Amino acid sequence: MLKAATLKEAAAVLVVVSLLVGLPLYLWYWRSVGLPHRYPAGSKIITLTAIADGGVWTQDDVIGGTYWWKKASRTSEIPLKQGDHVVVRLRSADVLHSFAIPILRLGPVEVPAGHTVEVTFDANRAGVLTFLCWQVCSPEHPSLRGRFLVEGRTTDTGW
Ligand SMILES: [Cu+2]
Repeated sequence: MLKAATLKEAAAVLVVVSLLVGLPLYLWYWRSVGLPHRYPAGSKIITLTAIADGGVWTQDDVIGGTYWWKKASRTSEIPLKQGDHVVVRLRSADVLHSFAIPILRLGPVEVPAGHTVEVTFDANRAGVLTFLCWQVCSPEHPSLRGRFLVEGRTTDTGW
């Protein structure tokens, strides 16, 4: 009787430990190996999260409690190489935002809180691509902007 109870306890501990270790490992694997395989080889994958407070686009992880206790760093410039196929994974940490790259006539696409929205583009020409929020989301909405800097053979400031 005692032996059966000990075995059950051991099995329960094994299940709990497997979950505690296995789930984070699976999430890490999915993010670092599984996610890039969803896109064409060589794609540049960028995750941008919009935060209304402060008007910030950030590449930091803003997940759960990090919204409250960690100040996200502003992403103002993102370097690219001419010819990059770019996948931008867009998130909102709070309210409805939107994303656009006007010079490419990309967007605006809505970025609701709690969802991940993807846009793709090819950085075919060197120069500057301004991206911004197209939705008046907060008093600091005008700060929700940044630039892709496309390094290449030719520089076209008309972008
Ligand atoms: Cu906005």
